[in-house]
Amino acid sequence: MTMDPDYLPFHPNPTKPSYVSPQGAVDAHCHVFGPADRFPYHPKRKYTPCDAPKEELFALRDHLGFSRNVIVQASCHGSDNAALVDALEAAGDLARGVSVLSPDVTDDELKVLDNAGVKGVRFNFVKRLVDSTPKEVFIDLANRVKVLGWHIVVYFESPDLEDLRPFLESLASDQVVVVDHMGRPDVRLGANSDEFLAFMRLLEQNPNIWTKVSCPERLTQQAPNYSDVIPFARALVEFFPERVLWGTDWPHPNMKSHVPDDGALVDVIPLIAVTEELQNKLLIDNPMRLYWGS
Ligand code: 0GY
Repeated sequence: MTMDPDYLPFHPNPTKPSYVSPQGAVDAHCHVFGPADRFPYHPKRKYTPCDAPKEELFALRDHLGFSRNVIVQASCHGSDNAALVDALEAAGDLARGVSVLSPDVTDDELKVLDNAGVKGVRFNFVKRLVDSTPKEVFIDLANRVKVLGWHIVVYFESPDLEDLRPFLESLASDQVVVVDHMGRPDVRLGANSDEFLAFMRLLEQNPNIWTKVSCPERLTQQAPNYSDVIPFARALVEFFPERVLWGTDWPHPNMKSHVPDDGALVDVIPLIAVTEELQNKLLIDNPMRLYWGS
């Protein structure tokens, strides 16, 4: 590991999970970072990550008993998707990607990303991670990638939901919109809180809005026990079984409270998707439909 990360490095030796995921399972939210000497971090990044190269990600995938990855471009690489493309090309059919785009991306650049296996663009609203982007810029990008059949991934925190709702609903009128990390609820309020019910309503009223039931490590107040997050994820899986995705979030940038053990994160899956049928939808059917078109 190189650089001077300003948060805890990822777990060096995650446990083998007790939960055996079904053959073909997809880790639908993870990242590659660097290595910085080949893929430098963005000069305006808000944090400096540990290098987390593709080889480590693929080794983790195998160790956890997963088959495929959806690699999400993170803010520390800005809109330079080179490390992502490199990882996608190395993975072949075993990975798909979600990019971050600059407003002046050319059609040829979009084509290169599409050929590499990128299937979406991420709009990040988390203020500690990015400077704000006018919504018109995002709307323009959404329209440009629509013709490629891409979807939108959005990352925001729960206090921003009401403000973003009209924007999200408008995007979702004719494109899939995937909300990262359950819209980042404040789990201290409980899964029956007005805040979380508002998020559930967003999905209920918008059949094109999906979510990732991921990142208990960031949401929990009880690290490394994630039991306070389980009711949130479980409710989403049960109410919207066809529109949920799961991911490790490896290598867990910006974790300061504890170092998540990825094996322990996998062991949360049967607690949030409590039947084999729900597990198959969460880990295979849904991500395969959205990212592999099958
Ligand atoms: C995540 C979460 C984080 C970081 C990013 O783009 C990013 O840098 O997404 C975070 O710090 O919450 O999903 O990886």
